[in-house]
Amino acid sequence: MNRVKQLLLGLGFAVIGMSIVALPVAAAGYDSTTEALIQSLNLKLLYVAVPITILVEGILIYTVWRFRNNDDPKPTKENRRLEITWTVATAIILLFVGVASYQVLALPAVTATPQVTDSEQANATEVTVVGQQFLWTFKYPEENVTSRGTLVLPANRTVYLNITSRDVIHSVHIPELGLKQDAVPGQYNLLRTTPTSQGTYQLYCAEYCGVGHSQMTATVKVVSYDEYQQWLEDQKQSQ
Ligand SMILES: [Cu+2]
Repeated sequence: MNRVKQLLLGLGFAVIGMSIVALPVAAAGYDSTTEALIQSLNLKLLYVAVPITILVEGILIYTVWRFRNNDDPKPTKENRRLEITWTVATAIILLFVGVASYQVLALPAVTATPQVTDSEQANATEVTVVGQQFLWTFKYPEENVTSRGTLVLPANRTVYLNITSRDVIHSVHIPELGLKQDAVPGQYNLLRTTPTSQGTYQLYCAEYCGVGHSQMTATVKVVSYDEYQQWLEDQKQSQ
């Protein structure tokens, strides 16, 4: 292995190492805990992928340029040390990607589970989300409130969305909150999150479900806990 190659490899791995250590995991600027987790994983993987891309493209461009006038190219000779190096390096990178992804994707705030009875979450807000051609209904079972087309959630509290469908398969997608889950007839899929910033977000149906699919949207309002309570009271009175 010549010096330039050694240097390039060393440099590449140094950059990868430094990026992993200097990783920002702050939740600031995100609209929900789910979004924060997904975006920081995305960033983590990007920190690994970008140096590798630069390294590989760098070696490629260097090689093309360095041997551009080679009339008698010789095949690469066996180089055990180099082979061991890239095998181990690749294994470490893949292990990092696997562990980092698992740590996020297996969390309750990211992965959906079948409906469970959560007696441990006394302060959580529970909403049953029902999809049907072509509208969304939000039921607040503890409050006996039903809302059509508008989902109101309190900020900074755990929220459970029990998602189901009345007819065909739909899908709840709130991109700004990092939430997406299928609504399947006869089945409940549970999403958990904590909205962290107040605001209005758009809910889309993300599973083609018929002619009205593109109109199958809803508004998600994340408000303070007091406003949320007030909204529930208003709903109870008007129902
Ligand atoms: Cu739909």
